[in-house]
Amino acid sequence: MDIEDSSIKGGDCLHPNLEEVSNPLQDSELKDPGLKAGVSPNLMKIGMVCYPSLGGSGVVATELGKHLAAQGHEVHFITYEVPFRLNLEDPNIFFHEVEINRYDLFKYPDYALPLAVKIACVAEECKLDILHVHYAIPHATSALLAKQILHYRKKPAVVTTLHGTDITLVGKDPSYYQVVKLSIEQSDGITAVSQSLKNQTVETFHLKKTIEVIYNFIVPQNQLMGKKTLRKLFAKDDEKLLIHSSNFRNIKRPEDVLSIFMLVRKRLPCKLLFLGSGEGIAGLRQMVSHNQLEKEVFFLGKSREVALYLCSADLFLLPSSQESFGLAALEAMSYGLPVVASDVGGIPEVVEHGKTGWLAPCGDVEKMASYAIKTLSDQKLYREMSKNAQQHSAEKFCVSKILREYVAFYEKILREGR
Ligand code: GMT
Repeated sequence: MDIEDSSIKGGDCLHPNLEEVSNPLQDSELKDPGLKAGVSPNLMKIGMVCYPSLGGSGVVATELGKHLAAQGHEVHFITYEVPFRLNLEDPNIFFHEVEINRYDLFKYPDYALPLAVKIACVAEECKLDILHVHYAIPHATSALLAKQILHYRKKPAVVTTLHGTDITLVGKDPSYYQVVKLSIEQSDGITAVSQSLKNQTVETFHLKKTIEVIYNFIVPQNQLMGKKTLRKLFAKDDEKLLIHSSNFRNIKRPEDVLSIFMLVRKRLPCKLLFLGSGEGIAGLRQMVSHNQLEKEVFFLGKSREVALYLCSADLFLLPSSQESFGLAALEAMSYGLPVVASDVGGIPEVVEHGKTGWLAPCGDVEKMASYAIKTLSDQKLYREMSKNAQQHSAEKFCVSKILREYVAFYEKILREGR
């Protein structure tokens, strides 16, 4: 198909009136002055491809897109549903739905191919400068196919952000390895969310291309800071509230969370909140009932009000066996929760041992419990760590800083492509 005299039907822009968009920074509710200071003089048209549901990579992509749009860049989300934190009424935000063909012959519906076609359509019709794909599988592969459809034109330049299991778990799997390697290598720019993930990617795929480390960020809801609204539902005044949120896959080691809690409760009155859902929940419920902890451990399921629960809790637990970054820990820190975590992957780049939380070898629940007890039973230490956690998350992972890094990276990639 010749795209120049295109027979491709364009993406269905749900927010098409570009001319009417007012100055988004004046209108913006974004309070960080650094966001204005960092605005690039070259406004770009950026396609953003991500998983729109509750995963951390989707959250990062959505927040990045929202903040880029608030700076005046035009941001086009291309995915199968509206990302859950996205407001289509916001200026400069567009949404292009990827429709999946559920043809009877297909035992498994395919997403990668319609995504590739949609990317090509949107790139063509909206004249994208950059296509930023989050999570390599299948997004980087669809981007590569789209580039071929577009005859390898210079624009859009493809930036792939690696998030974690797209490398360390699924990407490594022989059924994906070759295609992931090819798709990453063919990207115009590659970023990883931590130094640890960068190292693992280079090692796993023997990559010669440079990978830029750009950390994740979190935008806490300042109005919730210090609000313990939900606390009374779960804990009495003299009880501590521990919390864990994840997708409860094996690598999150939710059973370790429970074991840590069981050790802590021998020394301190406390309760535990489990936020999220996933395959590990059923086994965990069994463990809870086996230990008769139904009145002390609460399963809250998936919630969009994660921040409200975090604000109401005292300590966050993340004993994962793999974690390229640990966005959940960063989010907890941003609300002043010290974190007790395993020292794997990118976690040590997020949680500073002895300052904003504690790190222990994966599986060492005794050590993790002893850190939790130490922090929760010493008010002075707790206050200091809580303050450090909030400050550290706001400084090292500040949205305006990370935004500048991404914009500078886009510009560099575009310059190199010229
Ligand atoms: O692979 C996953 O667990 C899902 C993925 C996601 O989409 O949330 O998580 C990864 O990306 C997050 C955002 O960059 C990181 O904070 C998580 O640490 C990472 N998960 C793993 O590495 C296990």
